[in-house]
Amino acid sequence: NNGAAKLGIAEKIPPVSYPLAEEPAEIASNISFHAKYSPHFSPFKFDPEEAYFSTAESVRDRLIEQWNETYLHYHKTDPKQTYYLSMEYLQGRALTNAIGNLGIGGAYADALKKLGHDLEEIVEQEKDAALGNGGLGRLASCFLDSMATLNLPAWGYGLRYRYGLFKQCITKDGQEEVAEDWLEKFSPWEIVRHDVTFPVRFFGHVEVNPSGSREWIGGEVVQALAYDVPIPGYKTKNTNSLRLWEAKACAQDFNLFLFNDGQYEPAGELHSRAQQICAVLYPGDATENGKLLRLKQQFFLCSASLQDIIFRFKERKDACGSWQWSEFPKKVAVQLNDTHPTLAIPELMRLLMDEEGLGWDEAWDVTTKTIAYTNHTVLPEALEKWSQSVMWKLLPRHMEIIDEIDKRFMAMIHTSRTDLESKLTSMRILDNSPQKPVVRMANLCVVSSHTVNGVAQLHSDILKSELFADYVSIWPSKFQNKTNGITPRRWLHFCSPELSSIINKWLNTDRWVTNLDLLAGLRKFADNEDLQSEWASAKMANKRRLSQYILRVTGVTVDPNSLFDIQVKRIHEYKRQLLNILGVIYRYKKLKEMNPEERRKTTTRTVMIGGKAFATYTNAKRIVKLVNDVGNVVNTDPEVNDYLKVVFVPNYNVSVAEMLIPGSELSQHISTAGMEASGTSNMKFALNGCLIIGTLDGANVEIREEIGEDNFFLFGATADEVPKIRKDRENGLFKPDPRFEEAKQFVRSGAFGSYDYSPLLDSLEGNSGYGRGDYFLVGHDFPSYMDTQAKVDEAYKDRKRWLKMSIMSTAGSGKFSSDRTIAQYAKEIWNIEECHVP
Ligand code: HBZ
Repeated sequence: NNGAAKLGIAEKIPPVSYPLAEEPAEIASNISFHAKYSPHFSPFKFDPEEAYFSTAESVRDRLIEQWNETYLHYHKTDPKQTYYLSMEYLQGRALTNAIGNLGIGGAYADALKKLGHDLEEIVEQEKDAALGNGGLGRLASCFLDSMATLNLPAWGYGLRYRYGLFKQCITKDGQEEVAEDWLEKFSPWEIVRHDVTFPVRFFGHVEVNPSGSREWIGGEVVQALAYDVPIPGYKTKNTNSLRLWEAKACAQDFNLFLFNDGQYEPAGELHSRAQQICAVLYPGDATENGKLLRLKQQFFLCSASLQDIIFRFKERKDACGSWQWSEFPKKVAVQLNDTHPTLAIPELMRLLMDEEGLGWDEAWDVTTKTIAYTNHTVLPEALEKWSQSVMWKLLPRHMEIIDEIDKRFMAMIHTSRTDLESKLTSMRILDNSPQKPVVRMANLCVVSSHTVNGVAQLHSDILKSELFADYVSIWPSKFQNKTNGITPRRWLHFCSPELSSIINKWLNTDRWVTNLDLLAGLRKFADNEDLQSEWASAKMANKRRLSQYILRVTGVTVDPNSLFDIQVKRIHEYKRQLLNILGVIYRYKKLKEMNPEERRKTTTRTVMIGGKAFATYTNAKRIVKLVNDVGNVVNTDPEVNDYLKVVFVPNYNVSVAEMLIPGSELSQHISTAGMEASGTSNMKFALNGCLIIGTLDGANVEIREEIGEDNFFLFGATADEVPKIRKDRENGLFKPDPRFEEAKQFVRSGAFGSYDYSPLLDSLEGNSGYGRGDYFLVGHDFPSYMDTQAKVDEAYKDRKRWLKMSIMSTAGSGKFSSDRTIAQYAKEIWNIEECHVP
């Protein structure tokens, strides 16, 4: 075939004889082979850690086979391909997922048994790859899984951070952040591609050549080096790539003269500057240096990825003879995961114009037909704005291009949309306010993308009616919704094998794993006593496993017969962990006031809260401390601790989620309506038969529609009521519920220690202002929250009813598969088709 011949693959690599083992005995010998010949450890021991690394390497061999076949197949067939650009991926562990997707879990478990190890213990050895913060990063990882499973030619691009998300330690002062070294030993899942490097420039200046073309020269140049992580699809050969870039300086950047002169640090300065780029996820950006480094990271990702994309496009095109740049959007779709990779827009323009010689109009046509943008937030403080002066300094050519895009946008409004002229100041890309001129990245994305999407129906509606309303009148068809989803493999099939096999049995098929709508078939059995009792015992097994975990990491003993009530997500005021804990505080106070007889009639609960607070977000850290302080008091109070336990689950991450979610019975998704774009853990909990207490926010709205309002504990103000509630409060019309006052007062009284919680509680007082005047409506929603919690307690007492609701939750979760989401992106935004490796 033409493509492979051009690549020279067939001629250059002699055929290899390396049989991939099928039988446990062969697999065991293959694992032993890696233990012996992979030179990472001394050869005379085979403890769980070494067993993990050699098992992973043995699995990786299989992935490499499939991976090469996939690449060759894509190269031959040359389909349109999607490139997902994201500053974050929260991959978690890879081993269970890989053997599960390859369908060799049982054989590997048996093989390890022969070697004296237990697969469950071995997978625990792996460190999470946590190259992301929260929902946005995990979504990217779920999307990669679905793209491979759907046989879509689609790759991820990201950065290979040396230190990913910090490890959260809980001390008597609350959260402490510690660097987490996920590469401490090495990662068996990444393969460095020494032959894939691209230069990335920073700073410098623009020169005009005699021909009139513009050229960006000077400054500093670092090399982007590719590391590939295989992304296997479920029960398919297709194995895609997550390509992570690392920054490197060249040998010539090392100043041997200075070094020999004893000036060691200056000698290696360029090397250490290059190293800084991928040193940490989210370097603090309070300082100018920090801001510059963040911008460098973003540009580094965009420039390296686009050069790679263009290289591949040309390589494939050249193989077929003559071609034109207008074909680029027919072969390439680029999806921006939020505004963090926005610089892909001016970088693609620059590469096309300055390197490839296209004119503005042609380059603009190609760029706008290639790029699409996903928005993940409406919170004003999370909308990226970059200082124009920093941008001019770091990326002078890109600022020229952005300036030109802005000018042309204004000209378009002046000539064809004079009705919008009064809106132009806020619609423009450049905000030239004299105090702080900035570039508005979201505006640049909206103007330059062919499609803009939100991540749940309510969120997309808010984008259209508020944040981007003015643009909608120009480009009504540009705006879409793509409700988020989660991969059913990791989030049910692999993390809860017990529940998964019950579902197989009752549906009489395991096809739901790739066709999640089939779960609806459980509805007709929701009342069935046999299913209910099997369901209850699977949930109980998961609760016991979780109880052991909680005991191990916190020292707190929890009762698996109590209601397991969980809220895990990033700590943020809008997510209202404070509402949760104030509710718990009120509950504790009432339990204390009851006599033993009354206490025995209550529903026993174990409340678990977990999540990381951004290192400089003071109020979020106070919330973490409060939850811990409440736990310390409640759990050691002999009058009450048979009826209530409060646990702060430390260091919440993907692996911890895989333990918590299967063991949950009630989960809290209680953000102020209109503020959570979608949420994705809500989908994971519902899929695992966990009931939701929640507001009408983000994807909760759609989850409730799917699983039925009888199976969802709804409370709180709706998004359209929020503005008036805030206004009324400003006008002094808010009357707090006495229960709310009592809970706050109890904290102020020092019931949970001497730490001064008044700044946190004061944010709930007053009449107006962000960070004051209860902007997030905790007080307003408190009474309906407490009333709904009382309904939860009642429902839990009726075991049959609860189990039915639990089954209905799983049965109604079909829509929230990321396979559905990705199929919609593929059809409605990317225009790509499956490319199945035979
Ligand atoms: O993206 C989250 C949304 O809050 C959540 O509702 C949604 O489900 C999820 C996936 O669509 N957003 C984030 O996780 N955002 C960030 O992590 C973030 C990172 C860097 C920023 C701003 C936000 O500068």
